[in-house]
Amino acid sequence: MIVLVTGATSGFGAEMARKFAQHGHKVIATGRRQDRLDELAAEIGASVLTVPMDVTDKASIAAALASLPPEWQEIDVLINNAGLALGVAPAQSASLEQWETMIETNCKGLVTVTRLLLPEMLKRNRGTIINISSSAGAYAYPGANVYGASKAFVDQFTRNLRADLVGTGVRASNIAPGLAGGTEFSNVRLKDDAAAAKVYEGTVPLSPADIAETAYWIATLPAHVNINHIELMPTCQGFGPLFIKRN
Ligand code: NDP
Ligand code: 8X3
Repeated sequence: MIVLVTGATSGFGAEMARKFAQHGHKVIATGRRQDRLDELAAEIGASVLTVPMDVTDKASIAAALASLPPEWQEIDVLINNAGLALGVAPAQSASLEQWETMIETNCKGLVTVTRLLLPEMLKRNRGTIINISSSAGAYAYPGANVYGASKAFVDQFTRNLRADLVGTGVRASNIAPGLAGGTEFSNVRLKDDAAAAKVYEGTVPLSPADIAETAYWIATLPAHVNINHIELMPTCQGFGPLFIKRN
């Protein structure tokens, strides 16, 4: 299979690139940071093709896809993993620019890559699109405002993709992870490495390997099986009661 992973320069994306490559598949690893793409290429070798791509820039996506050598063009699996949370401030004081960046990346970027690759998958009547949302798309928490909403968008977009793709050979799946460590997610969100480390203190969070395993399983199931949605959490994470502010 040929697998294109967005946001493959760290965390889940890098691990998914490793996983598919280790199992003999060809991986197109994309992201903005060229030095990280170079490191991944050096680590994985010939089964990876690294292509710079900023999902917030339609021209960058189109250029990346147009640059693919002929033998890399028939993409079987698209993993829409690129994404980020920025900040934990409440809605009333959150940065509007940060909100816009999350929407541009998590929603607009994901639909753009999908829309550009979908017709070719349908022509071949073969393909799997795996979107990475989050438990934050289903469960509200203070400070998740636009991040959680952007992931709810990913969840529903995936279901609606499925509705449009029914009866075709193209599948659409959503993976919604809960607390996951070993990535740069909290460093990017909090812009404070010490605070980011604290997020995982005293926990055994999900790991990039757990997410890569899930994506690999989804992509390698028999062609007639479509996993619509998987939500996974570490065993240390659970549900809180609804909050009541008392006078
Ligand atoms: P990381 O910060 O480690 O990885 C995020 C990846 O997204 C990086 O490779 C980054 O690459 C890429 N990215 C960000 N913005 C862009 C952009 N504009 N264009 C292209 N690539 C971009 O975090 P995770 O691995 O944890 O996150 C991966 C996904 O999983 C995200 O969608 C996140 O929301 C989701 N998720 C994470 C959870 C967690 O707890 N860690 C839990 C649930 C979901 P670069 O900067 O090089 O462009
Ligand atoms: C990341 C999970 O709980 O930090 O999507 O929002 S959480």
